[in-house]
Amino acid sequence: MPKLIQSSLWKTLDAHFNEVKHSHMRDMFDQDSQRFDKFSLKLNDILFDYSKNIVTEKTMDHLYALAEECDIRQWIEKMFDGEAINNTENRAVLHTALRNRDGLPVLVDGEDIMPAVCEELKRVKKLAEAIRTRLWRGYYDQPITDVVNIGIGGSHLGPLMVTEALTPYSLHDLNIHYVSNVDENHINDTLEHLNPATTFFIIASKSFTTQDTMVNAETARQWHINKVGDDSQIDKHFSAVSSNVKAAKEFGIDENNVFQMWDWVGGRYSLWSAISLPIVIAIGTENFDELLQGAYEADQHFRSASLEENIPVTMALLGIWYNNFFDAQTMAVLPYDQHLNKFPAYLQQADMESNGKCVDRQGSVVDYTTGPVLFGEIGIAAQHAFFQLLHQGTKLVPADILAPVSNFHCIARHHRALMSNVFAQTEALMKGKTEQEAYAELKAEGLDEDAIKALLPNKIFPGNRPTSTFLFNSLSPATLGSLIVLYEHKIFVQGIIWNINSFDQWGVELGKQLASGILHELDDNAPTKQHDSSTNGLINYYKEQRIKNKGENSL
Ligand code: G6Q
Repeated sequence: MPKLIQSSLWKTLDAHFNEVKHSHMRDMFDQDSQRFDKFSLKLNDILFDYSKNIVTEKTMDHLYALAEECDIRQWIEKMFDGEAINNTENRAVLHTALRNRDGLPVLVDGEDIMPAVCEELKRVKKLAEAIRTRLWRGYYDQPITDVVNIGIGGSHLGPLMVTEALTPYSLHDLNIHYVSNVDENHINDTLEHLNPATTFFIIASKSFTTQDTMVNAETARQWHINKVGDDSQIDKHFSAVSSNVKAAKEFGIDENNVFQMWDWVGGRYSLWSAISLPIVIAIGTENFDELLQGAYEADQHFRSASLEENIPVTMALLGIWYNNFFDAQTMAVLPYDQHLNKFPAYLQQADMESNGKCVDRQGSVVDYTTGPVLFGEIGIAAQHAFFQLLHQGTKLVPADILAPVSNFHCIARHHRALMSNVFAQTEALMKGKTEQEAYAELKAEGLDEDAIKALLPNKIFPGNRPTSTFLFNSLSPATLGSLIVLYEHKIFVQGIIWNINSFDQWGVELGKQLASGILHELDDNAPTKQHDSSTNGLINYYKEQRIKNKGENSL
């Protein structure tokens, strides 16, 4: 296949883009009363409306043809079948196996991994239920009241996002805390109010070498030992999730409390693995099974739906359309569900760590843009913050809107107010406000012609700002599982089309290397000379100031 942008289909898309780039969605809706029906899809209780995008039927035909030409179907099967599609690390990518409910084997190097997956899940559930039912006892024979997950990146964001999202399904007398930042404030603020006799730690680190996590884990261990007097009670208060079982045991964690991860699960795709331990402790095994079931159903949809009916494929193609043709640099994710408040941060890692790449699968630098800058915030809060730029700024920011038809504790007055914002915003972003409309409004307010003339340009909204809306019945565990998977697979499809490996993260590894190098230079107060002048200047300023701040106890 010729390189992406030299392919004839890409050129067709480019020509088509030039035909439609000045079209306005307002006219598209006026001309086609069936637009919503044509451009919306369903998966169980999730409605995906993508009709408020700058696309025609022809656009979608070309985009689906592009997906076809990029062999999406074969790639999907390669992933589910455990081929080593993470080519730079020569690894399979099998987070899908962690939620596989069909009972069929999944082979890695000829070996069925499903028995190990099921066994590990059973162990996670057993520990979680022991804590939830208060059978698990701390060193004073008291039940656990607080669980602290220490991890970062993929060992943090997924569990954090899911436990927040499923708050209504959680035990209320068991608190789950997350510590990720090596900044001492994070762990200090967390431990300050906790009782070591009733606190249980999970050290979540696939590698068990990540500096931030290991420094926090050591502090937690010391905090525990200081209170107990020795390390004899670690078994009752510490567990680990890691693919480096040896290191976890060396840290002092009882083998029975160490849960296995595998190298075919990427950190940012690992919330389905034993990394879910804090989630299962929070929501229990039945709800966790529902989460897996929802994820599995979205996997099935992805595998079996035609490209045209396939939600992740459609999401991915819309992203390509804006990213590569409209030259949009960003995308926004705007949940109108308070419990999804960590969803944008979670997706930021999933998307940007996966597709923030400039080298293709063959090792050449790409000559087209890849993953967008993803950002987001709770929709209502964002309306009062950055929606101004979405409505009237100079940048095109395609946005995803997510909203529940009803809430776990639905209070009609609140919910109607919330939903009125969802519908009003997506309509306004699409339609905008014409000069005539703005003029008529100002006139109706009684402004004179001079005042109208001065104000009018500011009151015009160009519209034609794309949004895709996900409406779901309520944020149940199953629905959440499906939503996460739709995004995971969208990212995968985009990676295939851009011909990049979405499953490595060399940029993250670089950060890990750099920090550990400089850490040793901070062990003493001798001036550093080996970096550029800015880095030397910053390090040496820090060293001088810490002496001033703390006197001789600066180290
Ligand atoms: C995710 C990345 C990265 C990773 C963290 C933590 O895909 O690999 O975010 O999850 O750096 O790594 P450990 O789990 O090994 O501590």
